[in-house]
Amino acid sequence: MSRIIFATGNKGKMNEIRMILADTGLEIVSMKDAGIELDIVEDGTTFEENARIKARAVAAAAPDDIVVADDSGLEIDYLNKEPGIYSARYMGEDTSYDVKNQNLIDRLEGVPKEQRTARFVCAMAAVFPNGETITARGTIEGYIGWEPAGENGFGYDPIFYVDEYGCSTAELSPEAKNEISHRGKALRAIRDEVMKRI
Ligand code: ITT
Repeated sequence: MSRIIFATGNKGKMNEIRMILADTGLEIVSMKDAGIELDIVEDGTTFEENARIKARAVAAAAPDDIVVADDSGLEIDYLNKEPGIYSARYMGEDTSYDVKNQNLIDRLEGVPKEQRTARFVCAMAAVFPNGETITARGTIEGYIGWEPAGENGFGYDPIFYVDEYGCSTAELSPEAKNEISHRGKALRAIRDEVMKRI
C-alpha cells in the first residue's frame, strides 16, 4: 500500500488531514515522521503555486512516495483580501494568534456585518512518483466576528464565523469543521484522484 507524506510543519493542519483521510486506509506521515527537514521558501504568488512548491520540494527528497502539501489562508474582503497568501507570516511568524486575531478585529472596527465577509482558501497539491502534479482548491465563506470565540481548530478559527452554524470555526467540533472546511473540500478532491492512481 502506498504511503502519503504530508508536506507541512503545521500541527493543526496535520491533525485535520489525518482525520479527513482516516477512512482511506492509506498510511499518512508528516514530513517530520518521514525524517525530512527542509526550510522551504514559499515564494509563489498564488496558493496553488505555493502548494506545488512545498509538495515538489519534499517529493525531491522522497521520490518513491506520494507527497501532498496544503497552502491556505484567510481572505478578508474589506482588507483587500489580506492576509491571503501571507496568513502565516502576517505580523510575523512568531506573533501569537491572540494578537493577530485581535489586530484583524480592530482593523474592522465600525464595519457592519455585510462588509465583514471573508473566506478560508486551501490549495492542495499532490506529486506522484512519476512526477505528475495535481492541485485542487477548496473554500469556505464566512465573516469576521466582533470577538474571538472557541478553543478548537487553530490560527484564525476563533474570529472566522459561519452563518450556517452562527459560531466561529473554533467553536465547531473537528468533525463538523472538516465537513464544511476549505481543507476538507480540497483534500477530499485530492483523495479521490489519489485513489484512482494507486
Ligand atoms: P506549512 O507551510 O508548513 O504547511 P503554515 O502554517 O506555514 O504551515 P501556510 O503557509 O499554508 O501554512 O499558512 C496557512 C495559514 O493560514 C495558517 O498558518 C493559519 O494562520 C491560516 N489558516 C489556514 N487554514 C486555517 C484554518 O483551517 N483555520 C485557521 N487558520 C487557518
